[in-house]
Amino acid sequence: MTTRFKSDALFAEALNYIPGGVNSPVRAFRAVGGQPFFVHRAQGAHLWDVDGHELIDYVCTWGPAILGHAHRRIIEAIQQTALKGTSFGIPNPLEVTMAKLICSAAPSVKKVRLCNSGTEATMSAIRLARGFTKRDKIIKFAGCYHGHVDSLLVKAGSGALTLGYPDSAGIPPAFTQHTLVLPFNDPDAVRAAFAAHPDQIAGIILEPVPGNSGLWLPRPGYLECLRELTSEYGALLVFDEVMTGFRLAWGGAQERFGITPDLSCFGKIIGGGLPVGAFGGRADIMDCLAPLGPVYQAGTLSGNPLAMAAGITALDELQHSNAYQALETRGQQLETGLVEAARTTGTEVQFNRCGSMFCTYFASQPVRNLEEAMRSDRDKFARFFHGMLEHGVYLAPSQFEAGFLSSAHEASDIEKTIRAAREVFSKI
Ligand code: HOZ
Repeated sequence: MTTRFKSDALFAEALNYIPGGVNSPVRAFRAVGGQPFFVHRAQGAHLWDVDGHELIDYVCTWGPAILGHAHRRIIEAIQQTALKGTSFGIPNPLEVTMAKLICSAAPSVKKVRLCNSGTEATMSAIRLARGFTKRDKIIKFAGCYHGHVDSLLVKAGSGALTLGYPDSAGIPPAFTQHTLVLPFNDPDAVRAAFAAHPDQIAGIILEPVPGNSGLWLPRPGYLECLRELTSEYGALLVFDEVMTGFRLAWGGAQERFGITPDLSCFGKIIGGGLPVGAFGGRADIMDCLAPLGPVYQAGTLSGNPLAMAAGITALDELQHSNAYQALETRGQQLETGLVEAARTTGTEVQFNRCGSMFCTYFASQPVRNLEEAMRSDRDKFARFFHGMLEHGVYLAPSQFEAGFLSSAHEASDIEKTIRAAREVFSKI
């Protein structure tokens, strides 16, 4: 049993000053038991905790570290940019470069507004969808998570679901009365919602590949159906690509699945590991934002030069390397190995994967929505998580989170992970 004296001491101290000892709930390991470790440093696909243990990292800071940690070019870009100042509160040229990059990667995005987090992006996109359509209702899907936005913290995934609070306290019912929650991958539910409220739905927001209750893939034709229904009823299709953007393809899930949303939200990768968010889409919709239009949105640190420099460098590296091919190859290698390890040990596993995002459910039936995810064996997942950690493999500490690969993961990392999984599967 690995001991983590320094981590344990830090956590005990943190508990005195930070609620739950963490600054984001899922980090507290409540879903899997035990205590979090504290990170000393990270490089490539590996983390070192403060007690000196090395771990293969499949969380990748929940997505941003797609090129691995402490990427040399990104660090240099941050250093060089910081020498010129860290925040101006007035336009800087890097914002224009970043905006052009996002628009060129996702052709559905004609104009984009930069902000500071994925939560800000989805919150602002929803406000904009409502302001543009002059309608109030929003459809979201059970188990999808769009940050901690009041009106979207209904049947939410990620930490909210992990801790059993999918509907947060502190949100007046009036704030969510216009949120319609439907099951994912069920076109009839969406048809029925539009039939019941034909002129009232501003839009649908979704993670096109939901990655906050584990990972589900959209059924063939489902995203197309959402596109058709929103167009038919004059509502907007809003893709939350905070996790999938620049990950599932250069152009995100919308490129991978060939769908053109009206608005898209980004974050994570476009900050190269620094805090960032963005939302963009059709020019006629985006021009409703202040100062051009009546929908207000603002931010002192929006377009922050350090985040822009880090993000631009990350995107440049992604665009001009074979990163996506490498990610696909590693994802396939991991899938093949884990599925085989499960088969040979007689472990019932559903391994869901889309490119470099994945999730292992301990379930006998396919998992394509929240209801099916809830049927998986979460106690077994917790034992799997800790078993893997003992073998030096760090997976997301909750069944209701996706795993992430980086282009820095090497074949040897995947092989070690599969060997560990075989051993852990045989014991849990
Ligand atoms: N909600 C994030 C993952 N889906 C977790 C953020 C964090 O704890 O850093």
